[in-house]
Amino acid sequence: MDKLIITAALTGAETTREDNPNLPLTPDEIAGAAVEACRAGASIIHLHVRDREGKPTQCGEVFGEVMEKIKARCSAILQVSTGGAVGMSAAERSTPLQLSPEMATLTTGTVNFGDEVFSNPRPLVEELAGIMQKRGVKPEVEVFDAGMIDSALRLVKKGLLQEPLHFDFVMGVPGGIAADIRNLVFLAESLPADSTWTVAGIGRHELPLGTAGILMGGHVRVGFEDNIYYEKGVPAESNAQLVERIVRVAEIHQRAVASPDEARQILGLAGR
Ligand code: KMH
Ligand code: ZN
Repeated sequence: MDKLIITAALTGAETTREDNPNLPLTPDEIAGAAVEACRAGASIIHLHVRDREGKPTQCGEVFGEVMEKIKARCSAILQVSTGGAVGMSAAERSTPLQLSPEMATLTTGTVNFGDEVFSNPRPLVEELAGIMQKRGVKPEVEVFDAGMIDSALRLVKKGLLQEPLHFDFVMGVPGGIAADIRNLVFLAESLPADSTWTVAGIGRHELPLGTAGILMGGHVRVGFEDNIYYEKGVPAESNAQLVERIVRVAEIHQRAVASPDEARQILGLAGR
């Protein structure tokens, strides 16, 4: 089994300070949280950024500032969001790709997202995939529902994605696939054999699905984008605290945790 890649999704686009007062929002806070998460065992930092009012933005300057601040202090793989926030335009969503990050997310289908719709029509998905291909950015295919795997495989046939693919199963968004182990097994078994995958369980599903991911040979995402609690009714103190806990789970199950460079080897990023 490969070493475990832990992704820290630090901020997201939906979580607020009212949800958890420890949410990192400014470039310094996000960079600080990334460095702490990396020290705790995360090898990928999934990045969203906020404007001065704390609202989600895809502004290239803000992403650039955060990325430079992280790179100065740790070697984590930086993965920018092209999902942004519900309702953002194609131009906004693609902006951080201009920074040629090592990785970026690519959601391959539309899904209900609570009371809203996270819209990913095929032309938009193909445009984002094409930019990633041109810039040598490794996509992480975000799977909010099972059909998004099939859509990703169609992009492979069109030459817009290259195998081996890396997937993130985001499970438990109201409107997407339910966060249970039967579904996780189904999703993992639906992938081409040479794929890698990670699981992001939303809310209280983060820990049990992360544990299942560790046992199944997958990888795990934790962080305030997906879950704000350490336990029922107790807000997490930091993203690093959630990373530390999943590291402990991995240790209990004797699954070694990957360093950023080991994660680069596993994901085929080394030497790209
Ligand atoms: N904020 C969600 C609507 C991604 O990062 O690519 C989309 C999202 C996925 O967070
Ligand atoms: Zn995200």
